[in-house]
Amino acid sequence: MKTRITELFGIEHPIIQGGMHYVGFAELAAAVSNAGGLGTITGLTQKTPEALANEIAKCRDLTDKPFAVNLTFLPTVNAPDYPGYVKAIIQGGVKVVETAGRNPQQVMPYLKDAGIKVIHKCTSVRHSLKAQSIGCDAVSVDGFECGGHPGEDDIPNMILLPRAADELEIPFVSSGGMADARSLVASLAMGAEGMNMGTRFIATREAPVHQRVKDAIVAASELDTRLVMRPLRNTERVLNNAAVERLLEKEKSLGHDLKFEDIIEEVAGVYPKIMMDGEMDAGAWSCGMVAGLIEDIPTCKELIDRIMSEADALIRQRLEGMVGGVAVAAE
Ligand code: FMN
Repeated sequence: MKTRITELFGIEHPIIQGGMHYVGFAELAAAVSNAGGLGTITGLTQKTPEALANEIAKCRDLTDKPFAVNLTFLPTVNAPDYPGYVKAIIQGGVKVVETAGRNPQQVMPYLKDAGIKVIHKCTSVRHSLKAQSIGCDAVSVDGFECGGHPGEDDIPNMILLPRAADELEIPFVSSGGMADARSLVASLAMGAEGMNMGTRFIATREAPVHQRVKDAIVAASELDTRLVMRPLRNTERVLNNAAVERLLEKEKSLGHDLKFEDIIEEVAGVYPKIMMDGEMDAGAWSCGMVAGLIEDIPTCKELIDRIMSEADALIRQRLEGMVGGVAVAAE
């Protein structure tokens, strides 16, 4: 399949693995890229620019295909060493950067001078247009269904994607709630040029996280995520667990008085405990509603091959059959 996204990034299939804290290590990024998609190393999971440089070098040893690095601009008081991370990305010869969080304007000149393609993750049409206006090459349009931070507008992808298609000139991929061939074909129908998946890629053999994390995603239904930190306007979609229930209880009882310090135990520094040690109730961790569509733990290649072959059948048989007047049952 050829789309503006496969052409832009030099990849075989229009499938991207989004940056994920304590999940997007070299092993996963390389597995996705080797399977013909675009894998992504999560920049800030690496504690220093030197550590990121090593992770990039490791990924390069594992694949000769293009891969990306995610740079998330957090609303923090003590900003990470962004210039150092950008330097590690440029010196590491990375050709694609996925930016997220605040607008990446400050780093754009450096990335563009180095010939790097930038895809910015946005949860609204207005942010997507801003990304286009500052020179981003593509956008990842992240609907309300998504795992992680859906923003505060609450627009699901059935509306957000066609709205983005109506307004944007640069290519975009769908993100949030994407799991299979149906997601890909629907995204293409709504104007996207590919799709980005987060939660689905955690439940793969190569994702370097504890088996209990993968099993929790397979066991979860679409009813099992919760939105936390809404009162702080830093909404995050997470898998429900004991820590999340405690956090939501605090949000309810403290109301408008809630401060970040009140919930620090449930949200700060919890990822290594969950992802590495499998302490599933250690805190709140991002997970999409799409968990309800995830029933197995394939390799990245099995997953991507399955999506592409089923997408082909969906288009050529079910959809083509319908316009040709032949009804074909969905699987
Ligand atoms: N997005 C970022 O830009 N930076 C992150 O550090 C980040 N961490 C994530 C951690 C987890 C465990 C998950 C599930 C998602 C994270 N995301 C992060 C969001 C994903 O890149 C992606 O946009 C999102 O998962 C898409 O929704 P989906 O889970 O429904 O596929």
